Amino acid sequence: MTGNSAVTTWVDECVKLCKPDKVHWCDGSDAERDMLTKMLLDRGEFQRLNEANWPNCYLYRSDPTDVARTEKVTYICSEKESDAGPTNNYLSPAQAQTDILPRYAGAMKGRTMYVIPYVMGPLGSPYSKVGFQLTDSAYVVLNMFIMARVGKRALDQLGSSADFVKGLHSIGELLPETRAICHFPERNEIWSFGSGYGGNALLGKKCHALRIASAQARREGWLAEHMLILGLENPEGKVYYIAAAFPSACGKTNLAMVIPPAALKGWRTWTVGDDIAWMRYGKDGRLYAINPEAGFFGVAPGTSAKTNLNALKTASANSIFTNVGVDENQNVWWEGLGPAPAKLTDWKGNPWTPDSPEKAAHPNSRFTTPASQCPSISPHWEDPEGVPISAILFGGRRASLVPLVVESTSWNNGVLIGASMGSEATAAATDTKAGTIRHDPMAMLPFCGYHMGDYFQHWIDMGKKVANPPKIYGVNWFRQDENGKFLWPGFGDNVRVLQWIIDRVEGKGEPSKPRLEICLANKT
Ligand code: SAT
Ligand code: MN
Repeated sequence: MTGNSAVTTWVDECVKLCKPDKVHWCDGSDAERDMLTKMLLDRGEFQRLNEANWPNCYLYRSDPTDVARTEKVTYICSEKESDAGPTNNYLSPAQAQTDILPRYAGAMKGRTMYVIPYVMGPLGSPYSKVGFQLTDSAYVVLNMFIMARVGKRALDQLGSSADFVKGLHSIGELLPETRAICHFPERNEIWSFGSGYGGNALLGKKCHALRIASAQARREGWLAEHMLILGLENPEGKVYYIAAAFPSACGKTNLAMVIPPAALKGWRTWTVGDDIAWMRYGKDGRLYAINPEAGFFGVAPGTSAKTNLNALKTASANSIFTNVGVDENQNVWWEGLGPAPAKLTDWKGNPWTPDSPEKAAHPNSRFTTPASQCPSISPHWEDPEGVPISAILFGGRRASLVPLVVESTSWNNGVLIGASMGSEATAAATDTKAGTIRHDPMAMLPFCGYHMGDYFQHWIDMGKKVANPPKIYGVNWFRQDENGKFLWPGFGDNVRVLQWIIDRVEGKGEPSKPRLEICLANKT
């Protein structure tokens, strides 16, 4: 509980509406996490994984109709429709009140309402933001414990302030027809109903740290972006930080913890964040970024010792696996991890063999894992002032046309590169057809909490604030030849592109010959 009356008044109102049997204020302690874990194990919702290989790790199977973000029922509820813009679904606050709010009436009868105080951003950072999520899902609570800094720490950071985001979440009956995710950017409020899945239900993530925060960032003169943050250290020990936007399931987690190829002697990478960056100018005129999250919610399929060893190591303890396959010895498996075991239980709980026509893991199956466990985590990932950004990358998944890397000629030209981004849709959202190209400016199409035109203007305005904003690049690791073979090896070799970018940032003239060949090889 807290003495903050702005919080308690709102929680009381939500309790009256949802009528839970019990209200549990989360303190974020280990004992509380153990209690909730045991409860889910007892209920059969969690399955304990092999304790030797995956200590303190659990498998969770979601409702098969609730496996990805649902953009069709995601709404921006600004006072004026024109503030939501043409790319967002719009519901007026009044209409949300009449159409959506009644769904919560009595929705938590027979259930516990968990109150999760959380901080997005490093504790004590002037740039961090406090939020509260009310939820009737213990699975969501345990995910939030990994993804954000929760409990007493958040109450302490908020003190008596009324500046917090209110998130009301109920899984309802998990019916797709009653599902709705509403954002009220003017009153820092989120209502999420009918889904327990990641981006729909872990409200600190896309709902708060992107949709609400992007609107707030515009008002306050900073940027909330769908970007990883990584540091690239050269052999002389100098670290350059790069922020990079790619749509969901296009390799942000892989790039954030990429391991340089052996040929790049003396180079190493540092992970700051894999999904979201909050960036603002420091007094020195440089752009500084913090990662608002405390964990990674990564796509499992395709993750292997070859493609992302650091992610595997991170997720090998204290993690939650959602919708992956599991073998008889309680080891997880997904497509791309390695040779398939002879027998598995698939993500729906059915028997599976390598001959089965279905995939063992859902293409959008995920691991939720603490960032602090990442072998490449930067010693600066929780710096309250953030890390200084030298270059910004915009990238998509494009089989043709778009070259490996392009350098912008100016900030505004870079904004144009970001704004014209397109990418093949992935399994991260349910209502887009995987493979079809859609325009996804700055990888923010599903996450911008206001009018996209105003968003572009905000980016242009950000470029005018300082003499030397970071250089902007467009990248595409996914170009294929006429036989569908990738032209670029990707993964660790992407560091070679980053290295070239860093050279350019340092003003080191034209691309050197081998790198020019890379560009030419990618040209059809
Ligand atoms: O489900 S999330 O939105 O959290 C992941 C993603 O789609 O980027
Ligand atoms: Mn994402």
